[in-house]
Amino acid sequence: MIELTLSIIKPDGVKKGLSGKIISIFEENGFEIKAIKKLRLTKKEAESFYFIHKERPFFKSLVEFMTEGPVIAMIIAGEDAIQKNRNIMGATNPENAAEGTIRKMFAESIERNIVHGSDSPESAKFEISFFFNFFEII
Ligand code: IDP
Ligand code: MG
Repeated sequence: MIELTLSIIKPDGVKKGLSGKIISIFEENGFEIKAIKKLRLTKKEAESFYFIHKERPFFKSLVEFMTEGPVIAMIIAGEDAIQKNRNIMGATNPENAAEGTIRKMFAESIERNIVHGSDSPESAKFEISFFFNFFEII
């Protein structure tokens, strides 16, 4: 089934000049870029995007990290895109990520891990609508 999912190149990925490489990885894996924008999240926006983690000990630090510089938000589409993107990203902690995954190749820590990806159809729906409206999805 063709699915849409939300990917974010986090501030560390943008700062390190990895945006082009990461987009290439998605295209090489058969994903289509349906929408893309560069923006800097405000504290409020980052807090609401990650509301699910608001009780976690790393929440404050995560919000600081996600607002430290611009991000690139994308809708990517393809067969089984939600799970496939998670596989391409690798585990949250780069130490546990499989060889060849984005986080294994580029991430420096469990927090500064280069990319975000929706983890379920419900989160993909919420996260896509967080960044994009209907007319921006081509
Ligand atoms: P995910 O991005 O692989 O879905 P989540 O558990 O949803 O991982 O956590 C969201 C983000 O919060 C992670 O990508 C990472 O940036 C940060 N994070 C998760 N766990 C930790 C932690 O134990 N310490 C610091 N930051 C964390
Ligand atoms: Mg998550």
